[in-house]
Formats: sequence, C-alpha cells, structure tokens
Amino acid sequence: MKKSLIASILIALLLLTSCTKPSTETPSFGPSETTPPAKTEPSAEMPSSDPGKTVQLDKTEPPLLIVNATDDVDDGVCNTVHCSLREAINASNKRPGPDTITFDPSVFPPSETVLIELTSTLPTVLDGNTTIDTTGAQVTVDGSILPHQKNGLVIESSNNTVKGIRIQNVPGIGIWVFASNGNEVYYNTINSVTLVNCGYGGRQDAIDIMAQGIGSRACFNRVIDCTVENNADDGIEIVTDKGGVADNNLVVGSIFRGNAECGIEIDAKSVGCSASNNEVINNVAEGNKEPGGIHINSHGGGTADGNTIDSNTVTGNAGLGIGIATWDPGSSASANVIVHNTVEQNKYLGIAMWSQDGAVANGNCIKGNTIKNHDQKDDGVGLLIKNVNDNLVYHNNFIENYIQTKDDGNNTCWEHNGEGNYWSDYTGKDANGDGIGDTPYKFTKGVDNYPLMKLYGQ
Ligand SMILES: [Ca+2]
Ligand SMILES: [Ca+2]
Ligand SMILES: [Ca+2]
Ligand SMILES: [Ca+2]
Repeated sequence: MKKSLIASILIALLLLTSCTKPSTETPSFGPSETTPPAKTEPSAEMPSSDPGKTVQLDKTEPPLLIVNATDDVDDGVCNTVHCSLREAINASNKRPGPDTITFDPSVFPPSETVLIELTSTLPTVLDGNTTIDTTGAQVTVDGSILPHQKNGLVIESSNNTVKGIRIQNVPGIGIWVFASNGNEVYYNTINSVTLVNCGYGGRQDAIDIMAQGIGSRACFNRVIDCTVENNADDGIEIVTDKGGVADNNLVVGSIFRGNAECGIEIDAKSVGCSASNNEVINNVAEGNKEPGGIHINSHGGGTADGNTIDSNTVTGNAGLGIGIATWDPGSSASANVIVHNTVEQNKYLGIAMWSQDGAVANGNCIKGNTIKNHDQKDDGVGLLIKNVNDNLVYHNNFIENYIQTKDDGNNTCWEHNGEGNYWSDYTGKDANGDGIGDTPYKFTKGVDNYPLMKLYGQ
C-alpha cells in the first residue's frame, strides 16, 4: 500500500509538471503578418473643418463591413461586389474607431456550412472596437491548407468581439488574444465560438490569452459560451511569460472536450508574471488529456493567485480533474478558490494542490465540491494535498474514491463553523441528530472532526 501511494505521488508530480512546455514552442508570428498590406484602396476622408471643401465619403466602404465572399482573396477593397473576411478586417484596421463586420446570409446561409479556406493567417485585429459577428449566418473558417503552425485569428487590441464563428483545422492557435511589447489588450469577448481540431502543427492551444514581456497586459478578456473540442493542446490557456500580466479574465459557460492537454489552463511562467484573479465559471471540462481538466500553475517565480474555479463539471479527464500546482523558488499559487464543482471519474486525481522547491500554494479554499469515483486501484485519490499550507476544505462530498483524500500538507483546516465534509465511507453515528457525525472521520495524516451525515447541498 505504501509503495503504491508513493507511486501515485510520483505519477501526480509527473502529471502536474508535464502541463507546461518550454517557451521554444512559442508559435510562429512575424511582423509581416501584423501589418495590413499596403493597398491603393481609397480611404474615407475625415470631415473637413473647411466648410468650402466637399467631404468625400468612400462609397466602397459602407459603415457596415459585410463579408460576401467565401474566398480568401485580398484585392484591396471591401465592397458590395467582393468583400472577403480578410479585406473586412483590413478595412476595419484602416478606419480608426468602431467597426462591425457581418456576413451576407445569401452567401453564408444559416442552415448551410460554407467554408472560408484561409491561405494565410487572418490580418491581426489592430484597431480595437471591432466586432466580427456571424448572427444570421453560418460561417466556418477552415485552416486545412494553411502552412505549418500558422494561426487563425490574432487580436492585439482592445474591446473587440468575435461572435458565432466556427474555426477548424488551423495548424497554429485558433484565436490568440495577445499582449506583447508593453501593449494592454483588454475587454475582448469571444462569444459562442466553436474551435475544433486546431493547433496540430506544433501542439498549440485552441485559444490563448497571452501576455508576454514587461508592461504587457492581457486582462478583462472574456470567453463566453464557446465550444472547444479535439484540439492538439490546451482548449484555452491564460498564460504569461517574461513579466506579462494576464489577470481578471473570465471563462464562462463553455465546453472544453477531448483536447490533447488541459481543458483550461492558467499558467504564470516566470518572475514578475501574474495570472491572477481569473474566473472559470460554469464550464464543462470533459475527456481532456493529461494533466487534466482545469489546471492552475505557476513556476519560474510567477504568481497565479486568487483565481476562482466555480461550478464547473469536470469529468473523465485523463489525469486530474482540477489542479493547483507550483514549483521553483518565488512561485506562488495561493488564495485560489475551488467551489461548487462536480469532479467525477477523472483517471487519477479529483482535485490536487501541490508545491515544491520553495514555491507556495497556501490559503486556497476547496469548498462545496462533489468529488466522486476516482476509483482506480491504488492510484485514485479524491483530494491530494501535498506540501502546501493553511488550506481550507469543507462542505465537499467525497464519494467512492479509492483513497478519499491524502493530506500531506501543513495545517489544513477540514471544517468551517463546525461543519466538515461528507464521506461516503463514514460509518459513525449521529446520536443527537445535528447532522454531524459524533466521531471523527480519519484519513492519512488528517482528520475531519465534523463529518457531515448527508451529502452537502441535498
Ligand atoms: Ca474585395
Ligand atoms: Ca476600425
Ligand atoms: Ca498550452
Ligand atoms: Ca452529531
């Protein structure tokens, strides 16, 4: 038994450390892709202060940019005769201020799958306040003929919205919200977007929210009601490197299924980096590969504090369900909150908190979760706590895990206001009928003095 526990810890360590890959895998992305091509396209003249001068409004670029071509051709003009998605983004970039790009439903009928086959990465959304909205149409961007590792859509400005589009078969990152060179990239919304089979060119994520470099900030971005399936790396990664900050982002109501790494990963990679106060709420993370469903991690001196993982369904992932892991001196993954999640039948671990090499993961709260059926013989653990301090664990339902919990932390608190957790294998009595077992529930190196007699929340 002891040997198998050690083995399970080693497996867990491997799982936890394998989530992060070296930075050499940074996707290909050159300045040549960020600059809209110089064209002779007539641009709208700004209203003149001279009343004697005629203001020339450009009739080839209406206020609404309507994509009416399925091809990926850029002839320099977005007009009623021909406007590709590429041209519409270029036109929006050239006109300062808000723009809305829509799709002609007679070309992109809502009931029909029509492909836009990309020949290169779409123009980077640089101007900000651009909305790409497929409402009333069905639009699929397909990257099957894109060169190796080329990305789909890159956003390097703020207040943009991408709504309703499907992005598939892109060899690089499907959608990349990217702050670099000291840029601040805020308040972008990815809404009801589907991403399938992206990232296979070099194991890239389907969605990246990334801040790279000192002063670079990717914050307050939102991923809402998306479907992210069968991609070659993480479904989404909120990631910082080289001093970047990716705080206060939100992932809500989305499905992350069958991706080749995590469903959702939050990753602070180096000194001065922060990936903190992000919220992951009401998502499904199912059938993703190792390390698992939802993973917060910090290393190299980075900080991933104060993130909230709330009301997610995390099932059938190949490694762990939900993890907090930190390593390297100076790294921190503290004060994170994991509440009200359903964590069921993941291969090894339901929820895990872990630190090593002087990193800290202290003061996290694990509350109100149902942690069920991690029943792999010897290796299945409902909640693993390893080398972390002062964490709070209560109101959770531990149901038929091979090992319900293994507490190798310091000073874990297993109750709050005299209420602990529900344990499916608790055999004690409740003589006074107050709902709390009269004898403690004991487990490896720990004890719950206030075991609940009934499932919490029922
Ligand atoms: Ca055109
Ligand atoms: Ca614009
Ligand atoms: Ca990744
Ligand atoms: Ca009692």
